[in-house]
Amino acid sequence: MNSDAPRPITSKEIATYQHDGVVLLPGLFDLEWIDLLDKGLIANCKDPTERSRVWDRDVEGRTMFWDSQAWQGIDEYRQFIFESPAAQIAGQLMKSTHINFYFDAVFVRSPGSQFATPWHQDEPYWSVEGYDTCTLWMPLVPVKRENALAYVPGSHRLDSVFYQYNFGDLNPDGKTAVDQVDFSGITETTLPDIDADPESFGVVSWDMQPGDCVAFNSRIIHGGSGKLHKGTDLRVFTTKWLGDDVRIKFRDCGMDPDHSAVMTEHGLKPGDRPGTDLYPRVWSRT
Ligand SMILES: O=C(O)CCC(=O)C(=O)O
Repeated sequence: MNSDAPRPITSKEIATYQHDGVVLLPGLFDLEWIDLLDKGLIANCKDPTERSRVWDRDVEGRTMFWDSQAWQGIDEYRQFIFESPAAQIAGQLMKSTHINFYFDAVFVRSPGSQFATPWHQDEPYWSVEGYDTCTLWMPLVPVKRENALAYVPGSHRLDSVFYQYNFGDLNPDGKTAVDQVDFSGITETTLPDIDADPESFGVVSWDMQPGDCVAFNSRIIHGGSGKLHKGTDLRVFTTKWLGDDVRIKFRDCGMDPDHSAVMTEHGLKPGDRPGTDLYPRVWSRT
């Protein structure tokens, strides 16, 4: 497996990431990494963690499957996290000195799934706080622009935190009761109606091939992926990376996903730099 990306990241790509909070990075992962992740995803879907959820199952049996933090049980994910160019890519884009791994999340839509991810932000609801948070969104199959995750460029720099869609409501399997998250203490500011006029928000998304990835600041407003054409599936592997200014934060309400219990078990407390074997340091600038 090649730990170096097939090409260097350009200074223009870094500038775009910094300015827009999102950048398309074509051809940054050799296909052997994609094959490895696909193998891992098959194992993950066969044997999901207790955190996994089906967010949608429609009358035709089409599903949207989500799982998170599965890397400790899936060797292929672990190898990708520690040996692929992903951590270095995040470090270069964020101009960070050190990069810790936060967690993996997969979004698997069966062919023709009509489920669209609601518009939302990530970092304001995580158990960490910081500007230097980066997600790498990697489709393991080709995806058309209109089905790929979409972003509102520049929204990572807004002061506003928008009321989060309650993903706990998305569950046809009766697990909703344990998933409910109360966001009322965080904000009552609702997101604007982006779908009503995506152009006026400058919404971007791209046609992508396996090996391409989109990097985005986890404060950016993103969503809208899905609504697949008949016979087309979408298998996405994401990793979340933490840069220099990120610290542990336990919010009074609204953490989604809530890592506070496992962080406490690992001796981490609010204000600490994420670390331990749960959030390993994977890359440092030399
Ligand atoms: O791929 C998707 O539909 C959602 C991805 C997402 O929201 C995320 O990675 O934060």
